[in-house]
Amino acid sequence: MTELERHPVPAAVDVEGWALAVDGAVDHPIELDRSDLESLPSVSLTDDFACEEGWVAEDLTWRGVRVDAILDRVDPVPGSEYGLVSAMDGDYACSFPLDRLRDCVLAVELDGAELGVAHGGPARLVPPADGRDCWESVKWVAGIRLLERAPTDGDTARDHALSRLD
Ligand SMILES: Nc1nc2c(c(=O)[nH]1)N[C@H]1C(S)=C(S)[C@@H](COP(=O)(O)O)O[C@H]1N2
Ligand SMILES: [Mo]
Repeated sequence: MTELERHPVPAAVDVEGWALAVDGAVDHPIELDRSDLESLPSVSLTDDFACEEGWVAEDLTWRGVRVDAILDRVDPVPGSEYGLVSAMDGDYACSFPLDRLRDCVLAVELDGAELGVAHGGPARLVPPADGRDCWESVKWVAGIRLLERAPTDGDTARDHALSRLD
C-alpha cells in the first residue's frame, strides 16, 4: 500500500477560497488568505518525517511562515498558553503549548514547489523535529485558536492517528 493510499485526501478538504482563521484568546483575531501568508517573512527547513506507522520520508525541505510571525499579528492576551491547530478534515485538531507552537512552521511549499493538497496544502504545520509526533504535523490547517488552558476536548489528532494503526 502506498503512503497516499494509507492517507487519502478526505472529501471534506476544500482548498477553494481557503483562509486561515487565527482567533481565541487574542486581542485581534484575523483571517489570512494565501497572499497574506506569502507577504510574511518565510523560512526553510529540511528534515526527515517519521510516522508512528513505521515509515520515514527523508530529506523534506519545507518553506513557510513561522507561527511566531503569525501570532505577532493577533496579539495573544497575556494568559494565552496553548494553541489548538485545526484542520479541514472533520474534527482533526492538535494542541500545543504556545512556546512550542511559536517554533512551528506553517509550510506552504515542499521541495521547492507549492505544497499540494495530497500532502496537506494549502498549509501544513511542521513542528520542530525534536520530540515531534507525526500526528502533530497537521495537514490542511484551517485555524489556530489560542487558549488560556490546555483544551480538555477537541485535541483529537493523536486518537485519529493511532486509530489507523492495527
Ligand atoms: N489534517 C490531518 N493532518 C494529519 C493527519 C490527518 O489525518 N489529518 N495525519 C497525520 C499523520 S499521523 C501523519 S503520519 C502525517 C502523514 O502525512 P502525509 O500524508 O503527507 O504522509 O500527517 C499528519 N497530519
Ligand atoms: Mo502518522
